[in-house]
Amino acid sequence: MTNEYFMEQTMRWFGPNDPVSLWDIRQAGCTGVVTALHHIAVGEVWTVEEINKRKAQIETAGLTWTVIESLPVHEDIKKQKNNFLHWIENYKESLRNIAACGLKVVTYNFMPILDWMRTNLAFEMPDKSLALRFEKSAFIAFDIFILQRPNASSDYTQDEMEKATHRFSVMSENEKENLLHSVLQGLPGSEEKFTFSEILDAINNYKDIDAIKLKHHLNYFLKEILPVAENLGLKMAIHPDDPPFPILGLPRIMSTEQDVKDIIQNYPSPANGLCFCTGSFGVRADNDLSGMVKRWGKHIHFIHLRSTKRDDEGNFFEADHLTGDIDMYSVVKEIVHVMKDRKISIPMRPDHGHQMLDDLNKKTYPGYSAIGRLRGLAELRGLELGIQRSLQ
Ligand code: DNO
Repeated sequence: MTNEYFMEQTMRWFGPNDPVSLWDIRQAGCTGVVTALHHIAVGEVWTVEEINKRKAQIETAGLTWTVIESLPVHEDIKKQKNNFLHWIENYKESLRNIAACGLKVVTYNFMPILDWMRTNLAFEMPDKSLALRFEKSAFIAFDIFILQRPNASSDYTQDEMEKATHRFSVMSENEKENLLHSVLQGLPGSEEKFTFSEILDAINNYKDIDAIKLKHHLNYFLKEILPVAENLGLKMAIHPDDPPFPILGLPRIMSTEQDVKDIIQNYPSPANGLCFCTGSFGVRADNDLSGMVKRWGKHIHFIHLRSTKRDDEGNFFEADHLTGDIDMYSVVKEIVHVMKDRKISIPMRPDHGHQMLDDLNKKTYPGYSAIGRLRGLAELRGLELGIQRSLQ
């Protein structure tokens, strides 16, 4: 008999405007979706009515909704400025409503200003599918020559500056446009785009906040909300920084195993946990992913499976799910052990996927086309089944 605890297969769905439909997701073999109420402004309360409305929509396709990705944290909370106490109270209120509607896991992140960052959203792979890529010199060129962030050059070495200057000098107008478009892509799922002056202002507001201070702010937030989440039986899942290093001079505090340790140990609670995103943590060669699953498995409430491939220059692209730098076999094997020990199924989603086949002609959220994710999910499902059966 096989282990009854398999990963719960889900896909991200951006709501009714997502070109990928609930039935597409169902046909990919998922039992659920993860989503958010993207139409509610960051900080405002998610009401029971709105949550239930979305839940009912999802259920019409025979799918479940147990994981929220994301209940975003207001920038004032990260900076501890202005009305941050009010936003924390709102967050608690949303948690109460979320639990009242029967949802279980709440994903969030504590990255200042921007969520994930890439320099090319359509990087052509040898098979002509398109992947997301981060190119270090192009990003520095954006920072120095396009955004022209004051004092940006002090964040880079002489060698990095020379490479970025050269990179910019050979960049076509088309490439510059593409770089700008890729970098300025706002939070996924929202229509939000930032203007240069808004970005520079927002960055400037963090000038007195280093990683230590930001971690204090996260700890304060967690001390406020975790008792509420714990009482409600909700699990909080923090998403790692993507990419897992400082960008635009902004602090990053969720990039390494030490960061995981700090956050969990600061407030040890079953509600205090991780969205274990292999694609984000895996960009750093010093993150031992399967070891992290083993050591922190008790706190993993949600899993993003994706692989990246880095080079010696500090660039990386999103590889197929089972290739690249991530040893997906070892990671999934550890997850299987964790689920068996905890006697639970952990929800997972295939994170991102290449734009390929018919999707090359469609406009979807970068990384979230249907067929590439379906391919990833199918491969991961097979990998898990093989591991589960071999452990019998
Ligand atoms: C990118 C996603 C992230 C994630 C948030 C969680 O594809 O993994 O945008 O949803 O960081 O808060």
